Amino acid sequence: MFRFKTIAFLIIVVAMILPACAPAAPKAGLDCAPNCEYKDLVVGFLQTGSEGGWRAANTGSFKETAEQLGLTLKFYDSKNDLATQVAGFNQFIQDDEVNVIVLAALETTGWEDVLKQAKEAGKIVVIEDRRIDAPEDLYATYIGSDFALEGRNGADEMCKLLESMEGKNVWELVGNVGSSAAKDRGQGFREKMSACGIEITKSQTANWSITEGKQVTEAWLKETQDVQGIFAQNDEMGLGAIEALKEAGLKPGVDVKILTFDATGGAFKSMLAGEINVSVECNPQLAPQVYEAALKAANGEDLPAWVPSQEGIFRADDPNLPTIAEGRTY
Ligand code: GYE
Repeated sequence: MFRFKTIAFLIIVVAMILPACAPAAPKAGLDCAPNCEYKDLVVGFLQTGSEGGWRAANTGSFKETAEQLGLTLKFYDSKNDLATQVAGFNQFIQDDEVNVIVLAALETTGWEDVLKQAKEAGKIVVIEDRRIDAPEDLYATYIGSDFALEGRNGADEMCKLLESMEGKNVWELVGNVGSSAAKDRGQGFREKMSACGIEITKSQTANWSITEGKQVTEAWLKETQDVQGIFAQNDEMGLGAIEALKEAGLKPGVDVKILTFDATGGAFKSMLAGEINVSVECNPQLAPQVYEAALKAANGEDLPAWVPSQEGIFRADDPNLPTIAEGRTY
């Protein structure tokens, strides 16, 4: 009996001591929590590069909003190179001043290791613009668009545009391979295209650029002119395709329907000229939401895994388009 009591007593003592020995769970937030302010944030921002109008608006949003809020921004241009972007991430992990890392990921994969190191180093990580394939507990939140939904909406719009046309052959100009924007827009479009018999008869990356959009379309037009629609995953590639179509004697927006994504100023100008038929919006002005989320995380507050952007669809045949265009800020 005495022996049983001793063992029971020992178990109780151990159970009481153990929690005190276990390594403390990483404290949610920064040292200034729960009273962190924007002035306490030093944000290392890993931008993809400077590949077009949407990206310029996104970068502008981060630089201007940082100034307005009084936080310190360290801007890193990854020059659209994944290895450069990963090196920048490591640089910010080593930088003792940086307490928040914001990532616009060039590709969905390859981030788990650096995310784990950032977490161990007590850095808050916010993913913006493009989602990544990594466990959600390795970053505070993702703020960006539902690209698959954009793709599905795009297919619905292309179906309407091709209603009066016999053929349903569509050529796809893809963004940079491996990015969530390119993957998900393509997948979303394919989910809905068969509803009206659309076939993607050609598909190739043009890396979000006007020049490559033109070159790829020119090469295709040398092979055949049997195309009724262009599915350009951003405005710039669509504008490039338009130049190629015109040089081939085809009327963009009439002979060949043009669908793009982003709805930047360049797309509005082209829609008002009746060349782009539809542009599915993708909002680049994400900085206010990203910095707000970073501050909440700094103060140890819980955040949703994803904050999807609110976006619209713009059509050249909309009588209000001129007025809408006047009100655009990017
Ligand atoms: O569509 C394109 C840019 O990630 C949503 O990247 C962004 C895309 C956008 O280069 O224009």
